[in-house]
Amino acid sequence: MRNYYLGIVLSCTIMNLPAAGQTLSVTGLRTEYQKNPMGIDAAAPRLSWKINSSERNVMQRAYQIRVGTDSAALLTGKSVVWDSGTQQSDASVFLRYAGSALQSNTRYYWQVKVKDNQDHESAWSAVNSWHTGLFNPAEWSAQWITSSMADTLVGPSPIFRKVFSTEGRVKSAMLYITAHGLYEAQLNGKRVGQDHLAPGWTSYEKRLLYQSYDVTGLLKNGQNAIGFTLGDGWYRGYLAFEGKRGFYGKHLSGLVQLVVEYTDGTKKVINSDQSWKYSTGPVRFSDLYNGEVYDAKYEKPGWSTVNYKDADWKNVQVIPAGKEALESSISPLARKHEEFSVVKLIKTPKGETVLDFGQNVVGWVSFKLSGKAGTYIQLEHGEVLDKAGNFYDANLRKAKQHVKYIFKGSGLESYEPHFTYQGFRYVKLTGNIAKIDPSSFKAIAVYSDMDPTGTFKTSNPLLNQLQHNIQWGQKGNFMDVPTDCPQRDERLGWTGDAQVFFRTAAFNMDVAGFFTKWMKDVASDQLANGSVPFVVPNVLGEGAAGSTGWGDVATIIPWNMYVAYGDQQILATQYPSMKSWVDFMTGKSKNDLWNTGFHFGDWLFYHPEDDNDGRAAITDKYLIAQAFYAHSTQLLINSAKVLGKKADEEKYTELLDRIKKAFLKEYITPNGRMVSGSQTAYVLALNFDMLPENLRQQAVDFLVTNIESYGNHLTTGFLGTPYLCHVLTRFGRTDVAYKLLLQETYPSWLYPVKMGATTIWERWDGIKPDGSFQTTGMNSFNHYAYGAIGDWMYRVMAGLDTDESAPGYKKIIISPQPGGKITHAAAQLETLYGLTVSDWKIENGVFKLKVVIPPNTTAKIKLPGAAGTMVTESGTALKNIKALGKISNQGNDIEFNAGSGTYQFEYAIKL
Ligand code: RAM
Repeated sequence: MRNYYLGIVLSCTIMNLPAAGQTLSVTGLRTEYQKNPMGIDAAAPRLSWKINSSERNVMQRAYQIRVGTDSAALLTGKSVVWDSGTQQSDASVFLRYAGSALQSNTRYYWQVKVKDNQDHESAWSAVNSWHTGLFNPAEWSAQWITSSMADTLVGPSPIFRKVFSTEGRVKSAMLYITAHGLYEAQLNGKRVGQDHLAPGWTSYEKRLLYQSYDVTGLLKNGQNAIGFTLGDGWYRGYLAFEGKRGFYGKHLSGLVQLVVEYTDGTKKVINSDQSWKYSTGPVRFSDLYNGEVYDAKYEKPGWSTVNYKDADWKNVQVIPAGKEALESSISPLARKHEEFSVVKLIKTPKGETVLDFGQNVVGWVSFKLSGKAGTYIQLEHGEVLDKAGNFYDANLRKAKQHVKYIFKGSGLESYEPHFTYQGFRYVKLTGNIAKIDPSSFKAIAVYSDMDPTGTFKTSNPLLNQLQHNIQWGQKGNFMDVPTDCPQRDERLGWTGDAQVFFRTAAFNMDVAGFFTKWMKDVASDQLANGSVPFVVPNVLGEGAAGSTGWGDVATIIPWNMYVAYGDQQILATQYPSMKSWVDFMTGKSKNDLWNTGFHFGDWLFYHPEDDNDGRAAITDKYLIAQAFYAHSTQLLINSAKVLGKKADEEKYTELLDRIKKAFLKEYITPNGRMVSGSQTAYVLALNFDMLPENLRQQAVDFLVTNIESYGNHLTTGFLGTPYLCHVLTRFGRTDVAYKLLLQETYPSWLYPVKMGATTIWERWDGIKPDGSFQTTGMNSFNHYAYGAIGDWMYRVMAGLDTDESAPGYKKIIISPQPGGKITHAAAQLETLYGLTVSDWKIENGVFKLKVVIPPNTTAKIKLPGAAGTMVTESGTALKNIKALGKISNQGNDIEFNAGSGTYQFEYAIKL
């Protein structure tokens, strides 16, 4: 008996240690895409992991997951609530928890171990966890509280507090919190969490997100104090361009539930309720568009500590707001990221004092300054200087972006805004600015907390700057929702912009959680007839819906989420929304032709001001609508296939056939000319397979001739741009794609770069060659849509892609396509399986390609111009490399399959 126990203990210990010489390990555990997330409310969360191995050709053969509620016990294999047992499978992403029903407000610990195809067995991974939120709205015992003075649309930020005591040894303390408005919470004088602009933005009446924080470390034995401040934010502040505020309500209120668990298993819950008190503090005014006024003399030092004297604070009011709309946050909230110092202190020709941070950034400025009590400093934020070098903010329209700080006069005072954000590179200072030390100011970038996943570099510095601009366009506009712009009185979740940029975004950062959340909002704001709003959350009204290319967000993003992450659940969740968008278009069509309604069309296409000879690149809006109608239907068919919905697959395949026939009949002459001869018309027709095979080559020729007629310039707007270079590549004209990409004069991607842009502009000519600006009515210098070229740069230039038949990079495609005298391009992407790399150089006629394929994936590698040459891999002839499959010739190129590992190919390239 004794030996038997000893045996168990020993084998457990051995299982936890890697066996000698073992190269296999499991890392990067994720629950629903997140590292140790809080507040998961999925009934069966999906678990994923990455495999590390120093060997090539590694595939997972089997896995075992175990889950428990006690991390120490789990390590010894005890207190397991779910053990998957050994499962023979190569699946390492999205494995569903399949144990007994999960409990609310509970932390679950898990680990996994795997076996590979080379008979290695890993040790158990490190223990990771997820914490569950409040599953049922009825579990909210807290009450919504407000200050009586918050009944108007204006007023300083209210602050709330409550003292409470703990009566035993605290094991854990979880804070569940949300607000009508924005909140910042404190416990015992310390800020809770690192999130900003919480609870984020959704259509609050339908879905209001709450956040969950583990505050065990902030709690003390005995007496404690908790408090929070509220700001107007999206709920009550100015929203959209009509100068309206209070869109969701007039009253700011908060909801707080703190669940303290003692070591003996008993619990105490501290709720927001009638017993709380409120006052006001130093934030006298705050608004997302218009900035903040902070008067330091109203500060209440220690307001969230036990000993603070709150005798003059008033009793709060409880309001009967419901809790039915409460859902747990599933995406990263906004956090502070990069900091920028002032690169130049400018005295403008007008005599203004202006700070230049060197980067168009979205967030705010923090500073440390001193001033006499009652004096102030005001910061006005702008993106560009005008032609003469003066401060310029006319393009912000009605948004003020002014931050005013009034000194209390106590020496060095530190400040950063609370409930606002600005889009800016330049800051004009007024007020108490006699002696300005630029080092007192920092610009702080604030954006949704997404992990960076991709990098892209080339031998061309202008392209590197373009990539930089794309990434900063993404950072600046991923502020809980994907916004069109971050500075003027707009900042809305424009659906068209988001779909156009999605593929690029998914290379640069992990956008899975961000878009899972927002697509839920797209579905919940979709109209009863299936039409999709122009903006989500929809603050423009039901009439503002149904534009082609915008509404298609409903199909394009879910499908591309599936492609980028291999996530079937997003397809299943969004499927009804995808389908009702297609059905909406069908409902609006006559004879399968959708030629009614309002459409934005190929927004902001090339349009010379003195268009005497018809050079404006106008594309018939209904032609575009029909092409996207087909595209959305195709994506619905693809999704039906993945989800096994046979009847739908058949039904929509027939519909698609009719849509294409109607397109041909209406928009193509019998000889194959299109009614609109624009680049966008040909690009959409080719990209969405609207033309029969026999007309395609001619259409490509028309497209190329058109491009050449503009001196190798693009003329596309929002809808044509993402597909332009892809179409050229698909039909063998990558050479023309390179000419467009490397074009430095207007209209082109590099023109703004040459003009000093540090983000992507809304228009191809936001600043004209003579230094003057486009119209103040619509001229953002931070709009990501045209950054959609990033997708081509990663997928074609560097040649890093996923095979759609095994999406999410389970099967990787490496197929670099050099051109345009570029001698080096490199893309890296952290996929759900691990890092993958495609990095090529041409040195003295030798093509050198480094490829990294993560374990548990395979790749198809195509070497350009390698047919008939002597190719080596790390110095050995290719045919002698075991990890590679059969080598076949594809015209000038060679192609073969490869298992995981790092490879270094070299050959004398023939191009
Ligand atoms: C503008 C937005 C956005 C675009 C719409 C049609 O106001 O900035 O980029 O999608 O118009």
